[in-house]
Amino acid sequence: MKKKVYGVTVECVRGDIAHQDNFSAVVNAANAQLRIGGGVAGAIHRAAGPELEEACRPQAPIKPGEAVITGGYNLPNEYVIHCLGPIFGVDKPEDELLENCYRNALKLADSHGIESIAFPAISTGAFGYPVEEAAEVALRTVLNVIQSLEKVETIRFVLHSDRDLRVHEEILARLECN
Ligand code: AR6
Repeated sequence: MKKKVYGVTVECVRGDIAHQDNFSAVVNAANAQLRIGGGVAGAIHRAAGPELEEACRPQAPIKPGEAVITGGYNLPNEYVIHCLGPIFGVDKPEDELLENCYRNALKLADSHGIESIAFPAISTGAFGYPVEEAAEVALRTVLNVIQSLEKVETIRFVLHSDRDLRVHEEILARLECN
């Protein structure tokens, strides 16, 4: 589904974050060391190739809520924005830290002239954040930040399962921007 907010398209699709053709940037659900990992970080690093880890090294470690940018190497995307989400029940307050991920990623994208950016559901895998709660934070933050963006035109959420897609679609349909 798609929604247009202040001229920016926000959409939810089911798919693989490492296969987002025609998007300038994809977001990595990274680990603090910005190394290859499981889930999204594994898929992105495998598709990008070893140069991505090389590019990440000088920027590591990062803290929960932070975002840093590198090239995309063998990915179909010019850039990767790496965010460290909170570990649910450990890094607190987790809603603020998760909000910071989306806010910082979008600001970084905008300052690099990025027009299209695709996010995974940060923290909802290995980091254990319940998807309903995480989706609410993610979508609310995106809608709140949109008005301040000058370059970003399309924001996509790429969900790995039908259930996660449904959860995001329901929340996106319900949320108003303010
Ligand atoms: N494309 C889109 N979504 C995916 C993909 C994919 N290829 N693979 C998994 N997901 P996770 P986190 C979904 O664990 O919770 C890593 O090992 C997945 O189903 O990738 O932020 C890092 O090294 C889930 O809904 O990220 C870190 O140590 C969501 O993406 C740690 O895990 C996020 O799952 C980060 O944990």
